[in-house]
Amino acid sequence: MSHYKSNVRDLEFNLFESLKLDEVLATGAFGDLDGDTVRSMLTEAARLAEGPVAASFAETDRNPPTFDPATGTVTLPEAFKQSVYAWRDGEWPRIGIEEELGGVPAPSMVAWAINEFILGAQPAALMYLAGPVFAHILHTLGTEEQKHWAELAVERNWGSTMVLTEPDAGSDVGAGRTKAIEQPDGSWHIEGVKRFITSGDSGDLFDNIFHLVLARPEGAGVGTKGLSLFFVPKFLFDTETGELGERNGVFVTGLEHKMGLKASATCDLAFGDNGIPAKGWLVGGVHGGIAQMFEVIEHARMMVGTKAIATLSTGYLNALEYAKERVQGADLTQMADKAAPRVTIIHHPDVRRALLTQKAYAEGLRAVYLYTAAHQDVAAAEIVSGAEGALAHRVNDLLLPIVKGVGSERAYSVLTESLQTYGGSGYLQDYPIEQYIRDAKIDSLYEGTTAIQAQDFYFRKIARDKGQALTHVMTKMQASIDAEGHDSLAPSWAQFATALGDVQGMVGSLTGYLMGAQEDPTQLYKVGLGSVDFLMAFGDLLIGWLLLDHAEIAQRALDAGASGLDKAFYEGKVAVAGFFARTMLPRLTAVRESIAAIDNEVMELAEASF
Ligand code: ST9
Ligand code: FAD
Repeated sequence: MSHYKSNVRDLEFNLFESLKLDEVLATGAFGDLDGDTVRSMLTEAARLAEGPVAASFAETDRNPPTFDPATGTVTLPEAFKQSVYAWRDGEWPRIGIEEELGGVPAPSMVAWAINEFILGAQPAALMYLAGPVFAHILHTLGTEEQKHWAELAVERNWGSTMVLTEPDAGSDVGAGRTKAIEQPDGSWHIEGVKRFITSGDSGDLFDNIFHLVLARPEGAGVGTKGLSLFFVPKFLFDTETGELGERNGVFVTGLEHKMGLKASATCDLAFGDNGIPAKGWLVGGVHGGIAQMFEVIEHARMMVGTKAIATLSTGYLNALEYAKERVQGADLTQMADKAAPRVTIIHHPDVRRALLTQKAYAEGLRAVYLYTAAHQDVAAAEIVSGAEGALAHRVNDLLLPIVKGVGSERAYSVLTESLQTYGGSGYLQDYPIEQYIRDAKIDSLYEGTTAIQAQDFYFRKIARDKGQALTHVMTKMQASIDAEGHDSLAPSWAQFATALGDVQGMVGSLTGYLMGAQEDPTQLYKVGLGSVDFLMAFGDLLIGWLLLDHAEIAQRALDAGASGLDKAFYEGKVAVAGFFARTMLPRLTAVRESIAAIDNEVMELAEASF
């Protein structure tokens, strides 16, 4: 039986009933793709993910990729490769890629909904299959010649990597020391050591791999702005036909032994270290490496958040199934009667609390990533939130740290509720949850830790944006409060209104500290001390809003006479929104108070006193 449980019904609800996908498709911006086709795509991709893609999940954890130092090659487990081939042969990595590259145009929200399946079933498989997306980015940024290489890469199914991190340059990418030396023929030689590179080598999965590498040209300035982006292939190739030539001088020198996500080979990479130069080409022929790399990072951050959320969703659905089967104890109202009939654990109030917590975050965070994806296409954003042109882009930028930062943190912590639902059995490898937890921990670390997401959210996406995207989203929230909703949901909207006021209060406090820093720079520490709490609080606000909005849709469907499975589904939507508003949103008042009371005493404490 598959470990992976998809939730096609909830995805359809988000796409069609909440995000008006039919209207988005009717704009014609995505060719002749229609709603029925999307529905069958979702069903087919979910079936594939639950079957052959998920099949190797536990096996690859127990028997992960290996590394041969003599040849510098990585070998991937056979079963894992079958999972990758199953998804690739179904052509799913081409969804959302431009047609010129052999892709299938689709709204970003559809592409990410489909990605959710593989990210829940066997997440490392999608990481190896990043080639088409990275080629798409190269096609956008590259010179005419590089555009052709991007086409060759897709045609020939090449793998790809993103290469930023070095031993002394993790969060601080600008500390990177890898050098680029220009050659008379216009190419570059890259020299240096990179660390923690996902899919740095992938055995015989691909004929070739193209690495997108940040390096510092000789004489360039310090920090991120002195970095340039280079295209560095594993094998040199005929630039017209793509036929492979000599081995290029980029080699794996080691493989990390990790807590989880073991199917994903995390590699040390050396450039130009063994007598063979590592030849690279400057992407786009221009020096603007960090901005170019952020085109890749934005996709990767979206991927990481969606991965975490997909894992929480399957964790919840597994726990739910167990809770309906496991018999233990009597109903609480019969606790005094030692002969009372035993019940399944879903009868116990605390198990119900845990299950609704999981449901709220799994479905709420799904709503968050899809709402964000809806702002990645101007045509969709206009219909979904009225954000036009550049504003759509800004809203996407604003919400990316929520998808990545809040998605990863909440998924990891709430997955412990999934494990807890199993009791001691959850601790065993007989069930998938312990692996989910180990595999999901990485999501709050790579692609920028939570602290980095929180600073990005406040400094760049709010303060530097002068609050424009934030105001747009908060105006939509206020409009929902003001709209005439269903009577039964009024108390929840009142709780949401308080929470919105609380988060506005937090913005006020943080902005006060930021302004105060003009006089006293140490006031900036206060922003640093409060930023992760603020990020998480905004995440809860967004989840609360989308869950309540969904509850209104569900209530209308119930009023219109929904029956059978639909009735149960919609009643669940209404219940979970009320639960979240009652149990989670009031906590934001305490966060507001603590952010308002931040004190720099913490920064003055001597290291010896910690
Ligand atoms: C990693 C990979 O961890 C892990 C997984 C890999 C998996 C690979 C496969 C992925 C597959 C994905 C595809 C899925 C397929 C589905 C597709 C379907 C459609 N936004 O603030 P400043 C830029 S990799 C945009 O001064 P510092 C901007 O150009 C390692 N741009 O920063 C800016 O200039 P300006 C990941 C941004 O103090 C310039 O940077 N490592 C943003 O110099 C400088 O900005 C990390 O993520 C942004 N949010 O440097 C590092 N922010 O201001 C984390 C900055 O003029 N560290 N720029 O516009 C950071 O992010 C740091 O904050 C820092 C600081 C490095 C940016
Ligand atoms: P550090 O930067 O040393 O951070 C340590 C701690 O200090 C963290 O808690 C962090 O939040 C905090 N901290 C650091 N700076 C600040 C600050 N300014 N303000 C507040 N707190 C701060 N990189 C790639 O380039 N390509 C890849 O494909 C890739 N894949 C990876 C796969 C795995 C499995 C792993 C573990 C890492 C991968 N990475 C990759 C690297 C990853 O992006 C970095 O690990 C990450 O950016 C954090 O850097 P670091 O590990 O050096 O931690």
